[in-house]
Amino acid sequence: MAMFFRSASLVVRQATALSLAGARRYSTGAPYQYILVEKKGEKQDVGFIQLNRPKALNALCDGLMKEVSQALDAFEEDSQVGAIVITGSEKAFAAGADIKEMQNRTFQECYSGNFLSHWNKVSTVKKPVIAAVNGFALGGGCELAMMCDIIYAGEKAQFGQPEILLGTIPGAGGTQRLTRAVGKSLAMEMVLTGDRVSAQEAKQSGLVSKVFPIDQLVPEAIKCGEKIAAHSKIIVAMGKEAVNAAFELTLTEGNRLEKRLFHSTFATDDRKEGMTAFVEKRKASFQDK
Ligand code: CO8
Repeated sequence: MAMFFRSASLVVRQATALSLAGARRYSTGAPYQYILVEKKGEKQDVGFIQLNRPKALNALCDGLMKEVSQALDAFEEDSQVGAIVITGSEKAFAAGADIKEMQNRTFQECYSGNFLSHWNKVSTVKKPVIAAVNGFALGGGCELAMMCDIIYAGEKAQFGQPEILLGTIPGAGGTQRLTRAVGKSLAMEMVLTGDRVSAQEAKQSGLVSKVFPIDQLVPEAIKCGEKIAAHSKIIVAMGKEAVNAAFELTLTEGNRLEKRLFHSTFATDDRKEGMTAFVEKRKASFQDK
């Protein structure tokens, strides 16, 4: 798999250089037209997806979201990858769903075709996903970031749910995840006025965990990914499952699930290795078992 990505990366660079209709081609022949995909980090253990539709400020057209899904599937299957970073450009993480694509859609088409239901993919990935947000994260762009597990922001990032200005409301978790992240008053204000918040306000309200200078954002997100990837993948997955359960369960149910997962860590070699390494004053060597 490592070979696959290295050679993919090479083929991609060549393809870009030759401007092959703007499409990135991998050794499998799978074309990526709207995103750049590679592996980052010293150990190549961080999957990296860059939204790359600059002329439309990374508006999330159907094709782009399908490609993000495909790339996530590939990283899920790649045992070398322990975390994934999704980013955009310095100007825009993503300016929302593609308004031009939606403009003439009817209710019947949306409802019958379950319009944009596949958007949920990012929130169902087992490996931790970090959003590195520079510039605009608006509408579906803000929702995409909120589907990720950790959000880092560049200091000029702007978050917003401006759907109200278009005569609609958020449809990919904007009213739900935003409210859980920042509380009712700010979420209500953002959804009902369409006003944006700055990176600093987003940090203050708990929407993002850290703010960095623009040029340091992506390297810092990759560093965070590397830190996570260095841990036991099976235990990381349990930690992620437990934190996510806090959004779905009552406190009693959540604590019960947490306890059971905690107990389950004792069925793994990695738990034994982690504690033994501590006692023996050496660095743990996790085998993801
Ligand atoms: N969709 C399509 N094209 C877009 C979008 C978009 N969301 N945003 C920007 N663009 C395009 C513009 O049309 C323009 O293209 P062109 O040059 O061909 O006219 C190009 O990107 C550059 O945009 P601007 O000239 O407007 O750039 P500015 O720097 O002046 O402004 C803004 C940047 C403020 C980001 C502005 O472009 C803007 O307001 N964009 C729209 C933001 C928005 O309303 N987003 C919400 C969209 S609705 C949504 O996301 C609903 C999600 C529901 C998901 C449901 C899942 C089930």
